[in-house]
Amino acid sequence: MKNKEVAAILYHMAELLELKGENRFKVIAFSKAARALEGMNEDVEAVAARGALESIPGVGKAIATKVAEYLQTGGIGSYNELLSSIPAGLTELLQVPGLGPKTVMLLSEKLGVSDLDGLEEAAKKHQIRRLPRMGATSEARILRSLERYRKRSSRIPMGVAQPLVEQIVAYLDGIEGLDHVTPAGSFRRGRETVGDIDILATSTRPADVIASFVKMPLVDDILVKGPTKASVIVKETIQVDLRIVDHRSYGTILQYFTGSKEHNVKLRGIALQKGYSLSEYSLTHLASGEEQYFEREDDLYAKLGMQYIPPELREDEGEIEAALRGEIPSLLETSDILGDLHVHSSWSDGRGGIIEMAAAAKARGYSYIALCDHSPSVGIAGGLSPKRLLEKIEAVHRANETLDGITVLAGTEVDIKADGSLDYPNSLLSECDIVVAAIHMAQDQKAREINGRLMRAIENEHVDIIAHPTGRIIGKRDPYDVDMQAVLEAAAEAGTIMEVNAHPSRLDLSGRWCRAAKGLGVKVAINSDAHSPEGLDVMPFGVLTARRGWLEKGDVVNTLPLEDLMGLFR
Ligand code: DGT
Ligand code: CA
Ligand code: CA
Repeated sequence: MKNKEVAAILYHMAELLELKGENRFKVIAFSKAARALEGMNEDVEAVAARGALESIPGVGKAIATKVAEYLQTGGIGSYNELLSSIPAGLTELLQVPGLGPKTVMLLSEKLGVSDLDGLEEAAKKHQIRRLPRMGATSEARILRSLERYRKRSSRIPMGVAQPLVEQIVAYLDGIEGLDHVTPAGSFRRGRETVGDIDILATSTRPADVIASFVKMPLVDDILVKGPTKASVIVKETIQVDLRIVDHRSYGTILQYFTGSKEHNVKLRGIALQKGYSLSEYSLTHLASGEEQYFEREDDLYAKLGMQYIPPELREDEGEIEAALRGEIPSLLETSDILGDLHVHSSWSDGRGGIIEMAAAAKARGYSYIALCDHSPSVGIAGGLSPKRLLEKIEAVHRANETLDGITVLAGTEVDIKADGSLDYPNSLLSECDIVVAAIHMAQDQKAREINGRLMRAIENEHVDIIAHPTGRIIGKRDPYDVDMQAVLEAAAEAGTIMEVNAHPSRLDLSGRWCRAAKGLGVKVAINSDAHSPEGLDVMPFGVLTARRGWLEKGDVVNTLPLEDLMGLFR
């Protein structure tokens, strides 16, 4: 469905028009149309096919023509003109979180700021604080925001890296003379973003493998091409390093290139204490000079007197000490997950009816799925009125009578409103099988307000789960200003479950907060927040995040059979 894609362009056009100082009504028209498209359930292409684009609220003739043009040609002429009429530096400034068209215009007109460097200079020279409606605080905020923007624009989200790695590994697997092939580096450790992609392979014919690798259709540019290694650029900006290594030291090399650097440094220290020098290729006994190679990583760890350490833990955050003591947790596996407790259906902004979502869940081996559609405050997402919610609960009950091997839970993702109250009365929440609560509006409140809202929801006896608790969108939106430690303590006290939202742009809670939750005895639910049947497939990203947070099966509620799970809910 292209609705979101088209909406994003219309939003961008609105921003660009505003930046150019265009008529206010024109700007509003574009953002209104964008919002309507974004919140629409029907596929925009289907609407266009029936010639009904102008029936979309806010879409007049002019915008309808542009949308049709986009759907037919994949581009919009007037959008391209608009883009080329504005210096690229200015449009990039708009990408910096917190900088809207008004601010960018002000900076450009009063200070001559025309790109990121100019912005940095103006902030550092304290010129921004002297502008109208600005001050030292906004100046500092802009500078921080700019630094974050620069940092994040260079890292690749796991959700982007994963399908690429899959594609590259499948391609390499097809090359003759290649044995093992494994991603290493931060990708193998399951980090939420990766700087580049590292791949290791073993082969008796390295030169042939390298030659095929650099010819991969995905490759845009070749940076290095040697006899056993190569670095290429794919998707214009993403670096992929391939190393062909020797079979007999595969384990040692894989360990080294999996990292992290901090983990490796600590491990080398341990090796030294035990009388060995550990290199990229081998372990050398210092006294005898005897060199040992390891085909398997676990043999290397065992030789150093420790348990095998799963890659997700290798961040030098206590895992080496735990492995020496024999206390590495037995981490959660994707196959432990028995159901998904937060998905949307076509009752609100999802694409997929009750039966369809249930079938998709069953096909993925689940035994239950909770349909948690939005509440009225989230109007953009088709939130259900109380009456509609009751109808949906009825429909779910009816569906369960016909379904076999899967149970649908009638739930809600109730909005935690700006004042901390919930968007449905308790009497209605008590009709639901499961209540997931989340913040959607007024996300930039101060910590005092946000904490208060979350705590009030946590303490409500009808609320089972808090969804995407920090609200961050990786690379786009910072977490709420929130004291998460305090929130987790409240959740522990109340027995409220915290979500790990498995969508790769959220991963919220993060691994770090998963570990803190576990430390406090807070249970976690890993949910896809799917808005379509295929949306269920993000679950492994959530599991990866939970593993990075040291979570075991017992820490995660949707590993429980349904009866035990229902016992947890209030
Ligand atoms: P990234 O790509 O920034 O997300 O992070 P990594 O961990 O993938 O780092 P990368 O690609 O620079 O290097 C891959 C692995 O190679 C890294 O995790 C550990 C190892 N490595 C790289 N440089 C060093 C180093 O200077 N010392 C040690 N001990 N290991 C290193
Ligand atoms: Ca890397
Ligand atoms: Ca690398």
